[in-house]
Amino acid sequence: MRVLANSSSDARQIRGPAAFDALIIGAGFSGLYQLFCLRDRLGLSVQVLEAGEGVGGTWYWNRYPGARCDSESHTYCYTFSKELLQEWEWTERYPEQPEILRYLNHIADRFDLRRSIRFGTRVKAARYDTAANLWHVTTEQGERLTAKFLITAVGCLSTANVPNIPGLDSFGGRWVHTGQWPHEGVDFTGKRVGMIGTGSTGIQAAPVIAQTAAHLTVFQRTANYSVPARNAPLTPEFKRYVKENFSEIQHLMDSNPNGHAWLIQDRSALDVSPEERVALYEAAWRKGGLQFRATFRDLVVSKPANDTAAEFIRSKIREIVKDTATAAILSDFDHPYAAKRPPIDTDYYETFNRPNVSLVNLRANPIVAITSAGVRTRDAEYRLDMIVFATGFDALTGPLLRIDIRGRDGLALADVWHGGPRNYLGLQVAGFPNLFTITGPGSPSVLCNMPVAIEQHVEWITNCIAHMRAEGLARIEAQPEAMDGWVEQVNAAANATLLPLAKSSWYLGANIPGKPRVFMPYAGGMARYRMICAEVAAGGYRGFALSR
Ligand code: N01
Repeated sequence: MRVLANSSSDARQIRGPAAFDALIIGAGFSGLYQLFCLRDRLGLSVQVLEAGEGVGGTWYWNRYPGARCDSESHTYCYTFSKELLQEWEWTERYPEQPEILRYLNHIADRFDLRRSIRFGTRVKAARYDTAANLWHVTTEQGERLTAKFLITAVGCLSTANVPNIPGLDSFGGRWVHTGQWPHEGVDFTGKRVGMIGTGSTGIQAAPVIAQTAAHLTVFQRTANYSVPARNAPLTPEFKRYVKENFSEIQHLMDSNPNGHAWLIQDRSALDVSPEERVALYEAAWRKGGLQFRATFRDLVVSKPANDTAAEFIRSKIREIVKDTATAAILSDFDHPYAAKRPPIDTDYYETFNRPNVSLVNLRANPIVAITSAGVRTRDAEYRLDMIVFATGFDALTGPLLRIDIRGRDGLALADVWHGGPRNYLGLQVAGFPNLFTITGPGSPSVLCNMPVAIEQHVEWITNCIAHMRAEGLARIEAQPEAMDGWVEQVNAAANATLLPLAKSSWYLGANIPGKPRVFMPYAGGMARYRMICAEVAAGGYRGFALSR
């Protein structure tokens, strides 16, 4: 017998869970587009659940100084709407975080998306009910919802990694992680700041922090290669060129393995003379950006070719950084160039010429503790007022595994992925029907210009659901043998490159103690991946079981 409830949570119990056709977790680039496709193109009832108080995902959380995109602005956008492409105008070669957040807010308003998004709502668990063919979702706020389709749009880099360094609780100053940056900003004026981590984030943040801090100490564990971004305002001519030629630009993006709008030069680094090679690297260095990688076709597949790029960047560091000991630490690379995600920067190496910046080599002198006064390494103590953790994320699997996801018969995703992620096409896991993972591990995701990877996944999922509705199908589930085959293809694609040689890479899960060392993204290139996904769909969703 039902009784009247007098508290809101009781009322929720009595009303039962809110029911939708589809639930989407996350309102970043992927969640917003998925919502638009399912709600406005297919006419489904859709609810997005978003932990933040606004849209933007990565760009909502990562507000650290210097945060901007490493993809060029004219390609870091949705391409599904021609009108949107004509309307929106980027201001710089690489858009800054506030500008990208403005863009995503514009999308939310322009397509009237906010009414279908519940903010401040973090999903805690999702359980599949086989008999009802429904996903039951619960949130940390105590809500319960159901849907036939559950789509994770949780991002690849959204679970901040704060290293478990003894003594952090005792630190007398303030500490922040770049991926959870305070919205009101952080004032470094007159402060002694320590920054741990020299990935893309730390390399963007250090030059900006150094401008106001009394002193910045950069703690480097693995030396990283960086190439100048050469950011600049976009000229009216370039803006016009983009608007008039977007289909050509998109064609380039679709053919580039990483979803960027440039051609990879069809020449080997070893087929040109040393003088010509250096001249080509010089030109690429002057031009700046991630396309430095495209100077030769074999930089990520041939170690001898890669060595020439590594040596060029080493020579640049020696040229820029005045202190030879600092230059030596910065250029003491232990992996091939671009085997970890290559950063691009604005004055990163130059920053070490400032009198208020110093570098600590954690390989020689590891951190042993954080004390009330600062950071203690094996040989010294660094007195600090603030610590910035630019220590990255529990990438790709972290955002999914922090939700307790259970498929058929209570099967836990955490158990299936105990030894590393396993799925089919990065999109579905056997045993988890009607669950789709946008830019999941096993897809190109982080190896690609993200909006390109996102649009491809969202459109594939949308077409798949449209097909199911047209055919009266209720359930789609990856088959175990298809999943096994795909895991093999993901491994083979990685092993055909130099990427697995970077032993400290987050692509391998190596930045998180205890995480299985498995190369997670699909390294076979976006163009090839797009073709595979299209063929699977055209072949009647080969490798998936579809049922009524
Ligand atoms: O994180 P990272 P990130 N003690 O993992 C170090 C994307 N992104 O936030 O290499 C000491 O790359 C760690 O050292 P090591 C982009 O895809 C995009 O910088 O593990 N140090 C490393 O130096 C990028 O790749 C953009 O030895 C510790 C650093 O912290 C991804 O986000 C901008 C440590 C972490 O580097 C992640 O980049 C920025 C410890 N215990 C980022 N733990 C744009 O395009 C970790 N480190 C906008």
